[in-house]
This record gives sequence, C-alpha cells and structure tokens, in this order.
Amino acid sequence: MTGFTITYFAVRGRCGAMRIMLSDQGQEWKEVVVTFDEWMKGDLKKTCVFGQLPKFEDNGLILYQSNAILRHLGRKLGANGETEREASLVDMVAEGVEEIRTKYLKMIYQEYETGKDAHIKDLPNHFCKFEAILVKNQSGFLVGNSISYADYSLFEVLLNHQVLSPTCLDSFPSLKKFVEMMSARPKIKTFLQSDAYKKLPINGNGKQ
Ligand code: 6SG
Repeated sequence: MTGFTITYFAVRGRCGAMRIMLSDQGQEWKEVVVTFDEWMKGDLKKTCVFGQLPKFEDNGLILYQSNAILRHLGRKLGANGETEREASLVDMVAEGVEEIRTKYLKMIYQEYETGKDAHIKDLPNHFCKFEAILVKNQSGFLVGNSISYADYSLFEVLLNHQVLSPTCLDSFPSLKKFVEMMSARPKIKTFLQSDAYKKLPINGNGKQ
C-alpha cells in the first residue's frame, strides 16, 4: 500500500517527470492543486522547507525538491540502476538532464522572447552528450539494462523541447528512438493521452 500525494500548481513543470514515472510504474497518487492566488497568500510557502513547490508526501515522509523526489521514487520503485555502481551513474546522467532543464526553465521564465532562438541553437551541444550515452549503452536506456528515474527525466525534457522546436531531435537518431520507445510503453502511452496530463500547461507562464 502506498500513499503518494503531490502538492503543486496546475502545470506539468517540475512534476512532469515524476508523474510519468509514477504512471509507468503502475502507481496511484493524489494531486493537491494549489492555485496561484492561493500561493500568493503566502501561508503554504512558509511551511515549505525551501519556500517552493512541489511538495511530495509518502506515508508521512514529506519531501521537497523535484529531483530528490525522483530519486526517492527511483529507490523505492526499483528504477535507480541495478547495482550501487549503476545507481551512481544514474545520478550522474540525471544531473546532466538537470542542466538542460535549468537552462530551459530560465529561458521560459526569464527570456523567452530574447533567448528562445539561442536556446534552440545551443541544444545540439547538450543533446549530443545524451546521444553518445545511448549509443554506448545499447540497451535503449541511459544506464544498464533497466529503466531509471534519469530516463523519465530525460524523456520529459525531450518532450518539452519537441514542443519548443519540433525538429530538434532530427540529427539525433538514438534520442528520437528513445522518445519513441518511452512514448510507446503502454502505461506512459495511456498517461500521455489522459485528460489529467493533457489539460495541464507545460509551464506556469503559458510559454512553451
Ligand atoms: C515554481 O521552482 O509553475 N518551484 C516553483 N514557485 C513559487 O514562490 N528546485 C526546485 C525543485 O526542483 C524548484 C521548484 C520550483 O523542486 S515551478 C515555485 O515554487 C515560488 O517560488 C514552475 C511554475 N512557476 C510559475 C510560478 C507561477 C506560480 C507559481 C510559480 C506566480 C509567480 C510566483 C508565484 C505565483 Fe508563481
């Protein structure tokens, strides 16, 4: 029996990857949606360890920081590499994904009009690293022979970038195959087609 609760705004944002992961792992969870007006009152913010959402609850354990939540779920659900060595490699690759995500979010929230084109132009410099990882690993996953939280995180970042720039994966056949493979996993396919997923904007400011 699990009792997962995600408290977050009505966006995909920092919860996109964890929702895809929970779906693919056959988990159920409760969503507590916080409106921007409610958040601006400040009462909830004061209770959050870093003054930010998402907040994640797992049977009394309260976590903040989306990547810590992904790691927690990775360990708990067996999506964290098959050995300690693989777990370390999963963390390494996930940090690489975080670099793209941080850059993307900065562009979206701070410089969409002025920075979008430069961001898209710089994508190959990031994507080529992940293309090389996939080519080297051969299993279709980033590390070892099994899916990890880093795969969900990369997948979600790539989905967002395909919205930003539909052709951005054209020079990266392994990344393209990776997105197709992840999209075709039955539970992910069902989740991506669900209203719960489709109704949420990618980002909180309407830019994508
Ligand atoms: C925003 O940045 O929507 N959390 C966000 N914003 C509110 O007061 N390192 C952690 C992590 O990985 C980052 C958390 C993340 O978990 S996410 C947060 O809590 C704050 O800081 C994306 C999102 N942003 C848009 C924005 C609109 C509504 C809330 C946040 C309007 C602007 C600020 C408050 C209301 Fe707003």
